[in-house]
Amino acid sequence: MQPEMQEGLVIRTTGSWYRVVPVTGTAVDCRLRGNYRLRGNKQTNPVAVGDRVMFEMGDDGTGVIHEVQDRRNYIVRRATKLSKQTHVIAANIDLLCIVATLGLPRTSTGFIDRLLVTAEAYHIPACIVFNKIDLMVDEELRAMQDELSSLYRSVGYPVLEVSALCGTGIDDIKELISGKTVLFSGHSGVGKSALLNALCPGLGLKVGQLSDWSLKGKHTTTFAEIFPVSPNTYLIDTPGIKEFGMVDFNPQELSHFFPEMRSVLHGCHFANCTHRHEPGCAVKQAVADGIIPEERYHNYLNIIEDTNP
Ligand SMILES: Nc1nc2c(ncn2[C@@H]2O[C@H](COP(=O)(O)OP(=O)(O)O)[C@@H](O)[C@H]2O)c(=O)[nH]1
Ligand SMILES: [Mg+2]
Ligand SMILES: [Zn+2]
Repeated sequence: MQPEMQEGLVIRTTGSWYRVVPVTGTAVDCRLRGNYRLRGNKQTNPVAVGDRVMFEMGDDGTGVIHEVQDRRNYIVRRATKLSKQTHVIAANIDLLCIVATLGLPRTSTGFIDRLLVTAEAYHIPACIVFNKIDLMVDEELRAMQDELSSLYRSVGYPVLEVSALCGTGIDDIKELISGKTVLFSGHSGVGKSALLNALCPGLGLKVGQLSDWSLKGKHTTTFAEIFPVSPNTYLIDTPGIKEFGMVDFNPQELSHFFPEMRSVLHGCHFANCTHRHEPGCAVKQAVADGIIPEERYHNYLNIIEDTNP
């Protein structure tokens, strides 16, 4: 009799072992079928967390993965800085949740915009969660927070103001992520672990610590992990997301990843306008008219500079 093929979700990868949660039943440690062929050789890992796979159980209680289903999307980082090979961090992501803080540490809009551009390029919906809102007590800080939150709301991204410490806004995050596979990213120290613990009390992640990953440095292969919060809702905690590769794009493409530019750029005189120095530029006009926030335009120029020197 042929062993039965089952479908499952990959929640952890360590070396050549993959932990797979079947549609029904408990997690199974699996290996990849011996003659599994990589599609192309651009990626260093054939299976990533978030992958849906078909596997069969062996007699010893471990499984064998036969097939990795097509991915809806995935994020990569380069294996090394100059390498063409990429490492898939996670697959099939429904929402990128950028965790940011106005103070301790201060997240720059440049950093937020880079992550947003990456999400747009990968076709992953994104939202911004400002944590440590309990620290925004004095009037000046409060005003800065309001300005920042309205900046991102004005260009179309959902924004939440929360406190992992006090529990403020945690229910709003729960509502936003329900039924989704959500990738949390943000600088170390913004409170990602604290937030994940608040969302999922059983998790017991260590707070106030650098992730193992950042301590071990670049050369180890520690991977993202997926935590189930409730049936159908999964959280992905990624190691140092600054490594999260900016996708390759040419200067003409970048404005398509800024929603507020996307809606005006058809008005540019030149079809291949990069919105820097070209005459008849509708984007620059929209910045001058206050329709496109100056800060976003400034960050746009910086990203172009960095990626196309
Ligand atoms: N005041 C305040 N501190 C927080 C909050 N959330 C986390 N922290 C603190 O920020 C530090 C970093 O938190 P952690 O969750 O480890 O950040 P991570 O590096 O992003 O995982 C710890 O000292 C936490 O206690 C919050 O909502 N308010
Ligand atoms: Mg952490
Ligand atoms: Zn233009």
